[in-house]
Amino acid sequence: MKRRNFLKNSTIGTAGLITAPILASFDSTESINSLDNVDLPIQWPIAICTWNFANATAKAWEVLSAGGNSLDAVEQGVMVEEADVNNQTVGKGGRPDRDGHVTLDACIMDKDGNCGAVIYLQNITHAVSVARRVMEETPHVMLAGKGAEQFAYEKGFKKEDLLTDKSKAEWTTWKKTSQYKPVINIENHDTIGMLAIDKNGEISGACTTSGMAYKYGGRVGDSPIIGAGLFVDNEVGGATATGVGEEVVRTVGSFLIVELMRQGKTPQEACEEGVKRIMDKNKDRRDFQIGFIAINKKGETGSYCIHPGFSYSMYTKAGQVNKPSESYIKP
Ligand code: SD4
Repeated sequence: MKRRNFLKNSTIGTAGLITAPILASFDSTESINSLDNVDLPIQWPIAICTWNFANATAKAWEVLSAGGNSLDAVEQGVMVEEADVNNQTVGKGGRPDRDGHVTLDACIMDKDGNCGAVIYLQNITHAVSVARRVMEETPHVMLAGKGAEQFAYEKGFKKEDLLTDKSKAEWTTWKKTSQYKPVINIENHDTIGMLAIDKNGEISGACTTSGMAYKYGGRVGDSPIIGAGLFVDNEVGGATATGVGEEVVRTVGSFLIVELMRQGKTPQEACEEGVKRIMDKNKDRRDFQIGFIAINKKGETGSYCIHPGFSYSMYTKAGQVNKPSESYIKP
């Protein structure tokens, strides 16, 4: 059923999927147009993110349920993990590169296809917010390294030491062997990619990470690369990734998944195809993890990963759930 018919017949309802207060908010011509090709029922607002980051989706939900927009929701949602020093793959407390520097990658993308990213950012906790300022207050999409850091200070972000005692101690131990051996679902664990749809049906996404632990100095992963670690097309949906970024970049994974949804695949089917493309390029490799999550315009979601152990967090008006992801390699 198309949206206009649905509105005419709105007393029929679709229990559990859409509520009267949400319908009441459908008053913008813009969102009516963007819904013309969308079959109902729909599930808005909604926020999903990689892994079991319940606090992050709860924060996003707080924004969405108060009528806030999806851009604010994803920014504020992932900021929870950036500030959490116990999350050693995002923001403050993140594991350093092999030289002991914590370097952050992040990006954000809005309903209009605007995007901003920071790459190899040091000494600033909220990389995603710097990325948003790049998007909104510069003519650029990406700022890297010292330039990104300088820009952040100009915008009032404060300098912080991101290397916690815990991450420093682990790095010191690692230096004794200096072996680069990412551990599936442990060392690759915890990058947060978030996608949200607000009450007006507008989609935004954000992704933020300290990247692979003990990486080469200067290494950049998929997370700040629009199309790789994150992609949003407000007509279709969004996708985001976690895991070994090099492989996600090689397939431009998130863009691929959104395009597959455009061609008619469900979010689940699109994520499965995304992982399959990666495995097709890595016929003899099984020693790495990647997880994708995706959402389409209706608010349907999907996820897929290489190894068992990945999950995603989802918050809707029905509450919060952590959804285990199916995997290419079976348990
Ligand atoms: C990267 N994709 O830098 C990130 C790492 C990651 O959880 O996802 N860690 O390649």
